[in-house]
Amino acid sequence: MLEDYRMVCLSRETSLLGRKEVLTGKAKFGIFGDGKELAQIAMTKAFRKGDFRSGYYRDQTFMFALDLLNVKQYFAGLYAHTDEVKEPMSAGRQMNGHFGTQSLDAAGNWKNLVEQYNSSADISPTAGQMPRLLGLAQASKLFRLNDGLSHLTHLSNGGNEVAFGTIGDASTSEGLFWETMNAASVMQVPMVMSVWDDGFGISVPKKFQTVKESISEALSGFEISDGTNGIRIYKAKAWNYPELLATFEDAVAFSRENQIPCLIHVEEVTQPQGHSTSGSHERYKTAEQLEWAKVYDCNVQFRNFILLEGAATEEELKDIEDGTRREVRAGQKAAWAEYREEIDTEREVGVALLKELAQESSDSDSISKLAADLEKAMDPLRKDILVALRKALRITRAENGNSRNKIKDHLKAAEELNHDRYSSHLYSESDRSPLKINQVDPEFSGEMVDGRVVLRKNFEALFTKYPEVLTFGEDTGKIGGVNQSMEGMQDIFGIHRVSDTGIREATILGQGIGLAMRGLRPIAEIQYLDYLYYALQIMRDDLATVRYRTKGKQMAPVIVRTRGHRLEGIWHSGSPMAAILNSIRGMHVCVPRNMVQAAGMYNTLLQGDDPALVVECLNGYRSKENLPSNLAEFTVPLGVPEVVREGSDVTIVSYGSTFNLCLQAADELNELGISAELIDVQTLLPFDLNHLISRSIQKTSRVIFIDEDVPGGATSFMLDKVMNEQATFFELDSPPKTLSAKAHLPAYGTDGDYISKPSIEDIVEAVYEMFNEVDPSQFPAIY
Ligand SMILES: Cc1ncc(C[n+]2csc(CCOP(=O)(O)OP(=O)(O)O)c2C)c(N)n1
Repeated sequence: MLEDYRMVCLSRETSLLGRKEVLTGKAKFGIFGDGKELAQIAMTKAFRKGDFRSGYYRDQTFMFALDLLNVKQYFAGLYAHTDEVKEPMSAGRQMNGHFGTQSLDAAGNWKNLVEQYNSSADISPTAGQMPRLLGLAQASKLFRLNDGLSHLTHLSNGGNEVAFGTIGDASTSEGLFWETMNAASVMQVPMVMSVWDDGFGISVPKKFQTVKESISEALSGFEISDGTNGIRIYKAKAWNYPELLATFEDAVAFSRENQIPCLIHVEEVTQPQGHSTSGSHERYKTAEQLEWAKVYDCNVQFRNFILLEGAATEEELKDIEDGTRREVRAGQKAAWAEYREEIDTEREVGVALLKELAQESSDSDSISKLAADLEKAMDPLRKDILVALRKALRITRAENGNSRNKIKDHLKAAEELNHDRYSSHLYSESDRSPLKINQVDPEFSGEMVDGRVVLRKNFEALFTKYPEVLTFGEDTGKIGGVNQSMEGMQDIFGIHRVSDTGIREATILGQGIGLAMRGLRPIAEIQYLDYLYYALQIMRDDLATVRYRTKGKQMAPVIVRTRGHRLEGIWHSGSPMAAILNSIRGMHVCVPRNMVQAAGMYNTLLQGDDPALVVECLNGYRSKENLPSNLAEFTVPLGVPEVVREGSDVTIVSYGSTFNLCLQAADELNELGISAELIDVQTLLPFDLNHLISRSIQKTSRVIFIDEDVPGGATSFMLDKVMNEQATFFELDSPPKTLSAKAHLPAYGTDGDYISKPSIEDIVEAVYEMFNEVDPSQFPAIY
């Protein structure tokens, strides 16, 4: 009990000092766990090695108590120290209070997750931790019920792990919370969801947040009873130590054993310092509320309880309090010293370089001033050093002395260091990066089958090859998907590997993230591309950032499988590729033109360790394709476009369904005397890594980018890549062109499609016009 008291004091002191550090300008922003200490102590007692947390920014006490974080590291995070050993939560990439453990070793391989306490890396959007929590919990169920996974002893101990969620009461207003709670109740997974209820979401009280002002009451219809599914609901007071301990012990044991979700509604939580360093709670809490919170502060109540129990004397408690205050101060000081040491050393180097330049430069005064200002600056940041050095280079732009070159070299080295500090690990840097997977061409059997059959047979081979692969989605299980590319797979591989879900795209994706974080290889199916928007927020905020926000210490190689582009109607034929690909940097975006290419991409991705989106062509499932015989083996490299038809006059760049129209358009262009080279980009992210398109343009001197996105959408993305990154502007004899769909979503039916999206006629005429502009006598105007 006294150790617990020490821990809550330590955590509280950290919060108090943390706030001061921000208010005195040493850190930018602070959000702390004061008032939530005791409940988290109770949570740690029920948390076992192998378990997973998916929580939010209040959980520092939990992290301290399990020794996943110490005070010095906490302050290193507050200062945004970029050293990943000193700041193991995110290496300075995230705001303070965003916690996470390390699932991967330096080479990107799984550590033994069963032997450590695990926390998935937090994100800031409220309730954004919920969808992944579902997958973290579901993984236990799969490890328990799927014998094919029993060899993965480093990932699970027979599925006995519980996934712990934490959330603030106000964030339960988010749809993601409800979607997750419903899905967990339907799926019956070992998940213990704690709500820290302090009655406010920043300044907005519960009466504007939650029906009946009680999340446990609101969820009472979810309560399990004989013969139903559902959850168990517990309530405990945030300041009541024995009640909290008993509640967590009971709930977690029940959930662990029976794989049934539980809700623990922790009430009467306080927030002694208000929401964050961005404001003061005196503005919106009444005097009575503030007074009540002082009395029912969990640390104060715990202290009273200890005295009442006779477990310690007043003096002994004071000793603990003084001790923790000293400890926290020492930890903060050490963290600050280490943080400053690194940057101060960089400053010294910068000042020395500037002084040297001042001696040599004709504008010695300006450079000396830069040096002097930097030298006397109080606690400068990296930015200040870089600003001064870059300014010096601009001032001396007409000079070329040795000291100036030294600054240039220094800045180049700094750029590399800063890439590692601030920009690395957006994608996998391990040996299993999908960009490093060998290309294996398909060996065609000559048997012509429907495109869906190519996929279906390839999936069967993949599921046989990799026991950790599974898929789920709306209609994916029993009928094998609306396009039947999983037909019969459930019969072969069972309901735990090929399963149906509710209509809930965000948590389908969340299942994928959680499962992948526990070492499985989920293919999360979103029925249609247009409905990916329901999951897009979670793809952007969680999935695409997992590796980046942990600097490579966690990963979630989910494959998001969907189908789109043209079919029929406003919400069944959208192709919002730019909106998607500009939202999910950190994932690969594959846009195969047919099912052989799609299958090859799945084969590549499953050998790799990055998340990806694959958009199959909705109109391609019934087209005849040559069935490869080396199923699950042939691969399509990512970022490598394919010249599908060679030509000499114009380069047509496209992908997906539109690409197939370009093929037909090219025949007609040939008849009109124009030889088109057709390039399928295959993946939009990464995009043409070896600049194949630029080489094509060197030959043809003309280029057009065609797709079904809105004007200014993915065609402009491709144009930018080729013009800017590949620097092809000077190769062109005609202005580069884009051809896209109309700005509105596509109208219904064949005619709606014809008018709304680029047709063969549109493509032929758009290309032809380029030649009419150049040589109207040979290519007379059509209109
Ligand atoms: C999606 C989203 N909307 C708004 C915010 C801004 N915001 C951060 S914390 C917060 C209040 C959360 O209150 P609650 O869930 O009760 O947790 P508490 O901070 O009280 O522990 C808000 C509105 C956010 N981070 N994410």
